[in-house]
Amino acid sequence: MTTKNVIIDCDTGVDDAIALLIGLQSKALNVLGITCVGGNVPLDNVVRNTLVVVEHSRAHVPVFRGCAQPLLVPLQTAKYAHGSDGLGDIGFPDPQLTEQTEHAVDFIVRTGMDFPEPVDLITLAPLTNIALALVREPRLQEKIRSLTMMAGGIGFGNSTAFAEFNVWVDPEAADIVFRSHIPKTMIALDPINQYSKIDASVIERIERGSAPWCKMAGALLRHGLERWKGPVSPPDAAAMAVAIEPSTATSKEYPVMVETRGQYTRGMTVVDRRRWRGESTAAQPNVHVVETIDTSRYHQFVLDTLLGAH
Ligand SMILES: [Ca+2]
Repeated sequence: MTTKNVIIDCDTGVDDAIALLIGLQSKALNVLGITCVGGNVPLDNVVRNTLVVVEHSRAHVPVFRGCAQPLLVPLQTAKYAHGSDGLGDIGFPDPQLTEQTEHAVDFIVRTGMDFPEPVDLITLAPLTNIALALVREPRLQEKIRSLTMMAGGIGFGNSTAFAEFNVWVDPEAADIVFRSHIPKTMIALDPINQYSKIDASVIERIERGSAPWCKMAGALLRHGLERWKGPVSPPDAAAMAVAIEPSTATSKEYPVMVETRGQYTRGMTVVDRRRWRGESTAAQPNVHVVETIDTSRYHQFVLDTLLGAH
């Protein structure tokens, strides 16, 4: 198995935590660092929650504090979905681990430019840190091998009718990232909601694992099951699975633009799926948009990775 050297950017709420627990157990990833950004909860909570996850993973991975605010607008959080602490208010104890002193954007630039092997990015959060890294060092575009992001919607949103949370929180940052030349894959809400539901039977199998990362993932999934009164589809977990095992998904390349101005559509990812776009349209396909995820392979991947068979 070839190992990918990755940086994971997150705003650790419940679904980031599940995704990180999976990513940190995957033998397919060499996680160079985890970078934090304000999003689901304020940055202090994000850093704390990320350290809690790393501790439960028993991984030796550095955690970096990044941007507290979007580029231009105040931060809007999603505590209604993630609890006041961002981890469902389950009561995980404070971590012993501590964060690095280097800023997340500096770490992304330094690692992207200097690491001797190709670096891939996985983003589970508003794209503020990545945009700022690209503004700071445009040559990063040619150095980063791929960017796989939980971002956007194809036909609908969640924060608003058409805007998905990660893009809606910082549309200007998303615009910079979507315009960059880095090869990009977007896992939007649509395939996640349709294909990545995790039900009680899968959660029970995870809960049977004795490792601390199984216990934590099980507790977070169980919390979601009870909170939402039915199967859960944590978006970041699905994005992590696709980032690690692209063959679990099908995708197609489309022009995707980020709406930064619309009266009702700010933060929307405009996916141009016309069969014939015409010569008047300047936009070229720039993002691989995931359209389907193989549900049973996804479940098996999550189980195998958390339970140590993968
Ligand atoms: Ca997230």
